[in-house]
Amino acid sequence: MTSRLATLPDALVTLGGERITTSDQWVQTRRPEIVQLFLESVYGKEPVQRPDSLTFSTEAKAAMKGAATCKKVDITFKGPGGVGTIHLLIYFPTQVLKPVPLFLLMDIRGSEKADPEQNTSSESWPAEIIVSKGYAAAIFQVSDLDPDNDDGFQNGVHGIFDSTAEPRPANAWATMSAWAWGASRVMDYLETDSDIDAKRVAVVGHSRGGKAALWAGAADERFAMVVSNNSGCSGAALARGKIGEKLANINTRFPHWFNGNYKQYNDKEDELPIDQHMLLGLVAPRLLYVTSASEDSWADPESEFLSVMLAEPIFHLFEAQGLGVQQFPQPDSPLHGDKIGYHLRTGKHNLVSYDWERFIEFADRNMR
Ligand code: GTR
Repeated sequence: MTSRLATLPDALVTLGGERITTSDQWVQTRRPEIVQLFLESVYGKEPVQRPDSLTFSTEAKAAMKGAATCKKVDITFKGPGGVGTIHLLIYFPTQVLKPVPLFLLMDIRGSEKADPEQNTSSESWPAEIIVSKGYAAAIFQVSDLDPDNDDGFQNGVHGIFDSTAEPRPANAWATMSAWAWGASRVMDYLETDSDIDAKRVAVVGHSRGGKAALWAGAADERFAMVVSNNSGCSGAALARGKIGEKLANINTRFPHWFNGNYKQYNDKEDELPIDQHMLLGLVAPRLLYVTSASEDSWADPESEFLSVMLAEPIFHLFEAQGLGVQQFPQPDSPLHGDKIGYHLRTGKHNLVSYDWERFIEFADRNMR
């Protein structure tokens, strides 16, 4: 380990100094401790999990020239500050025995891409390819939970569920956590749909969506696979020793993404009680897939890879080997290991068909 990582917290030593050597100890002691640390210092605590008011309404039609059925699902919730709805869209393959596994994209790019009938060339959400491989393709807009701007947490789920009686606490939930909360509400629906195998659902996100997908999948163990595409700072990449975007950059440009406490670590990454390898480790023993792009130095591909390496000992507790490789790979040479996948794609910060094809290959091997 390089000296720039000298202050890295050991994922396998509890706050009380006990070394974790078994999966039981991890599950009972260290995992809950780490979840708590992330809630307190990074994402913030949600005031509610599944609200009692949650309802689902569905409408289905044929799509993709008969290759798919498209289901539109409105997932609606109410709180003291009003009502919100997640507009989930699912394309099911028609030629495949149900229930089917599913890829869920937490979309950050706008709903015009979310209709393959209108935009068949969407590289970032190639629903036709996903469906042709026997998976359901589902998508929702993270802005349904919270629009991506700094409005003092007035709109979205914060406005709906937060108490207005007192000043907002420094550990209150922020936007990333709202988006992740939405993925869990989608999972609440998926568990009720008999066409879907809710035990084989992969949650996927790109960039800021990749940061949110990681937290969603880390915290909600119902997701069988978690995919972080080019998620960089406060996503897969380690905060310590990172090049490109740093905490001070992200917290200044996007003050609404993380909680108030996270700001105290600007330029003080060494003082963080966690680092992102511990977030990746929370996915164990489920499937983890991390990607980087060769020209994405703002995200820091080597740091994303190193973080995966440092998460591996947690997978080892569950007898999973992980990537089983120590060397940073060449571009376009995917590493599909035991429970962990990683690839470095040639090119820019983006989510493209190359990435999706690798996710599907990995899921074919491990989630079937
Ligand atoms: C960048 C931001 C990154 C990443 C990206 C995105 O401007 O600095 O952390 O999240 O946006 O979401 O596209």
